Parts: sequence; structure tokens; C-alpha cells
Amino acid sequence: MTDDERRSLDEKGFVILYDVLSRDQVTAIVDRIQHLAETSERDLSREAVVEPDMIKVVDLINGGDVFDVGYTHPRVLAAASHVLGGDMKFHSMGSRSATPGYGHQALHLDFGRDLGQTHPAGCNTLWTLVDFDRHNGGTRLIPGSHTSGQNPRKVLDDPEADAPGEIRLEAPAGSVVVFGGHTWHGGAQNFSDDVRWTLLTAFCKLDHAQDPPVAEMIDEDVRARLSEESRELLDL
Ligand SMILES: O=C(O)CCC(=O)C(=O)O
Repeated sequence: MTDDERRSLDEKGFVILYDVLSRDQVTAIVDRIQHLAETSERDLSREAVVEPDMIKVVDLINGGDVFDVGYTHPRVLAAASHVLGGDMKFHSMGSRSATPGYGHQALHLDFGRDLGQTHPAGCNTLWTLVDFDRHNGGTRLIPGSHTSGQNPRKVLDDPEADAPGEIRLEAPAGSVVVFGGHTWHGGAQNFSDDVRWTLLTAFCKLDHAQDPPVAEMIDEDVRARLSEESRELLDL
């Protein structure tokens, strides 16, 4: 990580890493998410928030080797490790892709445990698979909110509404925004005619539960191709 990237994480609660994925990787990942969304049965009971009109796919550890980058990219791992104070394992990987007209969420925390402590219990990474902007639902982020020690759902009159200081994620396809579990954020409505494709990979502290436990769900062929480092990160 550069000094600026580290400073952004510390001061704003998030950092945008540019040029993480090549154009070919972006295309391959979108194609694969689309294929899985069309061919897999969707288990709504697995979703923390059910959004029937969105494209949602979970457990992408088993989705194909195009997703391996989600838990192996050194710049992303370095940023997540900085957020978590080096106490880190893989938590989950899925896609929450906003279809035209949908995607707005209330401002929330992804990991509320350890609120008020320097290192949150988890860190999320959002991979932009198209160019993100205000028009197609660039994620809502509140810079500096990670040090408030507060949960937006408890302290805001209307967590659905724009909040003071809110910005929208603007980043070209192939970028990754890394944000700690205490950073106030939320999806925004996609006003474009195209899907706003996204990959989300989360990491958590070692004593936090994965969702789901990777050891219980990972396919044998995926396990067989993992490096020792990945095996450790996935808690296998
Ligand atoms: O889709 C987005 O822009 C944000 C997703 C998000 O915040 C979440 O699912 O927790």
C-alpha cells in the first residue's frame, strides 16, 4: 500500500484501489456471475437482506477460478489486513449487482461488533465490474464515519436519506474499494439502463464466524488448487 492509500483508510475509513483487475478479468467475472445467477437456485434464507429484484449470488469460493483473485490479490489483502490490524481471515464472497431501478439501501455497518475499537471485526471489499458513478448507483460512503463509534441505523432519523458529508463511489471498472466494518455506507439506486455489476469479498478477525464456514462448503476441486497461504486465509 502507498502512504496515501493507508492514510485514506485511517482517515476516511475506506480506500479506492485502482487498476486491480484487467479488462479481461472484469469481463470473465461478469460473465460467470451472470451464468451462475441464471443457472443456480437462489436461496433467499441465506441473504441478510432479501432484495428479490437484484442479482445476488453467494458462496463464490465455489463459483469458478475467476473468483480466486477475490481472496488472493496482494494489494486488497494488504489493505484489509491494515484495517483489521493483521488479525484476519476470509469471511464471505458474493455478488450484489444492482439492476436498473434498484439498489438503494439504508446506511449501515457491515460489522458492528467491536464498534468504538480501533480495529473493526470485519472489512469489506467491493469490486467495481463496470464504471461506477452517481447515475448507476455508485455506493454511498460517509468519510470519517468509522471513528464515530455509532451505528447509522440507531442514530440517524432516516438512514435511507442522504446523510451530511455523504459521497458516491466513482471509480472505473477493475477498481476495489476497501472499507472497514465501522464505515457507514449503503447501496444507491441504479438510474441507468444497465446492470451495475459488483463482487463483494469480506474478511474478518480470526475469532469471528465465517458466512458460511468455508471448511463446510468448499468443493474438493477448489480446495485442491489452493496455495498454503490461501488455505490459511480461508481457515482450512
Ligand atoms: O452494493 C453496494 O453498493 C453496497 C453493498 C452493501 O453495502 C452491502 O451489501 O452491505
